[in-house]
Amino acid sequence: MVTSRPAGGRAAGPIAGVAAVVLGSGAGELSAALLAPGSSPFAAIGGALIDAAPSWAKDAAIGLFGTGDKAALLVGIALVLLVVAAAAGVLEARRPPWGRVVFAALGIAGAVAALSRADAGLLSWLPSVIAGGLGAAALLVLLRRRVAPARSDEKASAAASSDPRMAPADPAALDRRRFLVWSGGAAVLGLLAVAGGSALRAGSRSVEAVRGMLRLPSAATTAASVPAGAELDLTGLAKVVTPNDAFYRIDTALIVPQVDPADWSLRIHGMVEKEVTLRWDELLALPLEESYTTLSCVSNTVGGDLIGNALWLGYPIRELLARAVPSADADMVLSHSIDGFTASTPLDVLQDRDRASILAVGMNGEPLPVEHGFPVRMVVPGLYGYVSATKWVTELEVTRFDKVTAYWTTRGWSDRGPIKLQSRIDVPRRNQGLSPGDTVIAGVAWQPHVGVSKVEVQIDGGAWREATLATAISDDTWVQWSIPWTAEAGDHAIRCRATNAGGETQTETDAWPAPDGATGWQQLNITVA
Ligand SMILES: Nc1nc2c(c(=O)[nH]1)N[C@H]1C(S)=C(S)[C@@H](COP(=O)(O)O)O[C@H]1N2
Ligand SMILES: [Mo]
Repeated sequence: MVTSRPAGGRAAGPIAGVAAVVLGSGAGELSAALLAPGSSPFAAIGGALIDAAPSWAKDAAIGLFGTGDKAALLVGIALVLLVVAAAAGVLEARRPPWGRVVFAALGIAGAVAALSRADAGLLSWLPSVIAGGLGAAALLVLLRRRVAPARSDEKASAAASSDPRMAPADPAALDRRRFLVWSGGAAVLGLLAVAGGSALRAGSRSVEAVRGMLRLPSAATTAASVPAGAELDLTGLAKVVTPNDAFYRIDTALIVPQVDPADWSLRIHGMVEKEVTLRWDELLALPLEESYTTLSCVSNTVGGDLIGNALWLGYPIRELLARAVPSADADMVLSHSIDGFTASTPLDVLQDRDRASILAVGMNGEPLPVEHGFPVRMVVPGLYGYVSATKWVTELEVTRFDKVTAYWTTRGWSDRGPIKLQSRIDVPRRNQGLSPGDTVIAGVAWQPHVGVSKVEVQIDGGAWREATLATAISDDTWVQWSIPWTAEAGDHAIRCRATNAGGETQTETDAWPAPDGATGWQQLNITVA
């Protein structure tokens, strides 16, 4: 009798595919951690997807996952990869070598993606090639294990059926077991390699270590201290100065760029009389200035939390531009990040004497956190981040709006991005469970570099009542507001709207974030019981 049943049955193909992809991915991540952190196959493919994504997809991702958009993307890539690998396993079981061809193609796709990154190195392609190659080899080896060799050993099977202790002697069962052990082993090895890779990466966070040792010089020009009465200190209300660990983070960098200040320099070039290069120690030797500025993301929806306010320490960009002497017909500065991101900022905004547009090195009394642009980023009061707040900045290219477009403007967002007048209700919280009686409604309002003069609140469609504004730190920051309310049992709709320093009231017209920022009045629906 010939027992040549596939050892894993119908499941052998998908099992082998999944085991092979886990092993291959592990090898890819581990070799990337050893060779070049940015070259991880996952990060390369994720980065390419982020860059290729249309702006509605960016909006949808931020809308669905908020600042967890990157984790969601990685989980999505992993799921798609598992499905493709399982299918490749089936293909390999039926029509070799096509499953291996799929693995090779995945490896090549990763290598191309890795090489196309702005910060790609000479060996960036290698981890993906290792991943694809090892995956294909594992697939071949595992599926060879699957088929029991032809036997005619009737005695063994007879013995097996009469003596349960001899059961594993059934050759098909033995091969099935061996196949599963090999597949499981491959997957476990792969997972260990992933863990090893991330441990290596964490251990070699030398830039984090450099940052930890760093002492920034004190400011030559300090900001006036936060006025008494700027912080209402209400539970649930955003702090007027956002702690660094609570500050929103939005960027296209799947792996946070690791820039050692010792290697950092800024080059100012393009339409200038003379190129200027500035090194880290030269920047720190300049008279640094402190300023409170509120940053906001253009993707922030009405009532959203992609906004924060910090005390920044840095040097005015206008002074550096003055050294380079921009030509008279330039009207834009394209700032470049080390990872290829770019932002287009109007030249006159950066040259404005009355605006603290700075190359920032400090945030709330510390060096910039690595994910907020360490060692140097731009901060420009009054403009959305995507046209001004370049993190890990390495180049200022003086140019013209009609000559080049920046990262997001190429993807359909407006080329000018002044922050729109907005207000938000923080208290009460939507689901906090409010009982009838005296309470308070509170929130924040902003239009950086313009300032807010009034906030009004409307309950259940009644008359607009003026809230009390806290003291603003400056026109470049948001301001807290509050208003007392006697809550009665039942369902309520609370709305708010701000008026800016120029007397203009926030528009009621709803608009999406794309292409130049959301508008409309926030409405909070709550039940008092
Ligand atoms: N290098 C780089 N800088 C960047 C971005 C980016 O994707 N890459 N995103 C910009 C956008 S859209 C915003 S809203 C701000 C957010 O800054 P934060 O993460 O420090 O809050 O950074 C800006 N600077
Ligand atoms: Mo943004």
